[in-house]
Amino acid sequence: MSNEILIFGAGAIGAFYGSRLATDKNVNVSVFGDYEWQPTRTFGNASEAQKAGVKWDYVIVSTKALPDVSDDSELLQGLISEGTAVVLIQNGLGVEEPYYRRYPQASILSAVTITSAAQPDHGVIKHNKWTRINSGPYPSDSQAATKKNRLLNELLVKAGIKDALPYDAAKMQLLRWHKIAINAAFNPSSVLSQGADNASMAQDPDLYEHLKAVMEEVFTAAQKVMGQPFPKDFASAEQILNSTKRNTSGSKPSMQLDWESGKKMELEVILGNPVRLAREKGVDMPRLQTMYALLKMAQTKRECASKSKM
Ligand SMILES: *[C@@H]1O[C@H](CO)[C@@H](O)[C@H](O)[C@H]1NC(C)=O
Ligand SMILES: *[C@@H]1O[C@H](CO)[C@@H](O)[C@H](O)[C@H]1NC(C)=O
Ligand SMILES: *[C@@H]1O[C@H](CO)[C@@H](O)[C@H](O)[C@H]1NC(C)=O
Ligand SMILES: *[C@@H]1O[C@H](CO)[C@@H](O)[C@H](O)[C@H]1NC(C)=O
Ligand SMILES: *[C@H]1O[C@@H](CO)[C@H](O)[C@@H](O)[C@@H]1NC(C)=O
Repeated sequence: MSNEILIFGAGAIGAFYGSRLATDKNVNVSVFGDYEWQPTRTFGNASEAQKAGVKWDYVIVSTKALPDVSDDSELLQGLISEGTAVVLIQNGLGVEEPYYRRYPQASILSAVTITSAAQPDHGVIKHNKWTRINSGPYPSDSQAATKKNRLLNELLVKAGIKDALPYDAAKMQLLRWHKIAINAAFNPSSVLSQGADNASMAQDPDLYEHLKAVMEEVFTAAQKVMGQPFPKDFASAEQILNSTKRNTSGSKPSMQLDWESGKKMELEVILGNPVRLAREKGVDMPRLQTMYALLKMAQTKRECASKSKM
């Protein structure tokens, strides 16, 4: 059976899953992006990948999601056919929609990972302790996408990712909302508090109250938007805060790292999209909306300032 996998996105997550999947001799993993690990093929860009004439079974997208900067779904033009599954391993809500709209012939799979993989140096991926990945069809449990999802899961499990679990479409979106609750609480709050780390924020009584309220705002909105409750095994805001308090490794959310290094923050997929998706269903998210508006303006002002210096 053919198992041609193309990875789009040269970060820690894509390289980690790519290198794991490649341990199966019945799988070819190719990448496009700037790479040093030894995949089956490496392409400089999408049009090079297209010229290879390979029929891709899976295209894994693990880029940073910045819909306000570019629509990355466009870059996959010519690589997607009827049997292809586009697998989105990205942060945020609503990341699947542009791919779903552009490639109705493909199966769209949505995935969330808690992989402690980091890229300390160019070409060096450090994988720490645990890995969990859940994936599910988007936007509904179509037969083709469900089958692709099951096959992908089998490949992941065979590649030694024991904590890989297939979900149905609804449970997958609930999980995305749950992850967004954590990201929407910790990421912007770190930037707005001048770079406080995870544990310091959870230990501060006033920030504790704020983080808990943000997570609960998202949990409430999610269950209204999805019209169903969270599964019982999803952690509560209090459980998340308790474990974050104890983890005093000094780690900071990715949005703060982006802000520190002058990069664009994932404001749209972490804050803007949840606010808009909830609003469509008549649900307001005042805490998220406030942080979204403040950070968007901070980012705009900084961009203007750096342009006027040039
Ligand atoms: C991997 O690529 C090689 C060379 O292009 C091809 O012969 C082989 O059939 C591919 N294997 C799979 C599992 O797709
Ligand atoms: C893709 O890469 C090839 C080879 O490096 C180059 O010739 C070509 O112009 C690039 N195409 C685009 C669209 O960037
Ligand atoms: C969180 O920690 C507090 C204080 O240690 C404890 O009282 C509470 O039961 C914990 N809550 C959960 C949900 O673990
Ligand atoms: C603490 O956080 C770091 C970074 O997020 C993570 O790698 C580590 O596994 C965490 N430790 C525990 C005990 O959860
Ligand atoms: C804060 O740290 C970053 C970087 O290690 C992690 O990615 C986040 O998951 C973490 N957030 C929480 C709530 O622990």
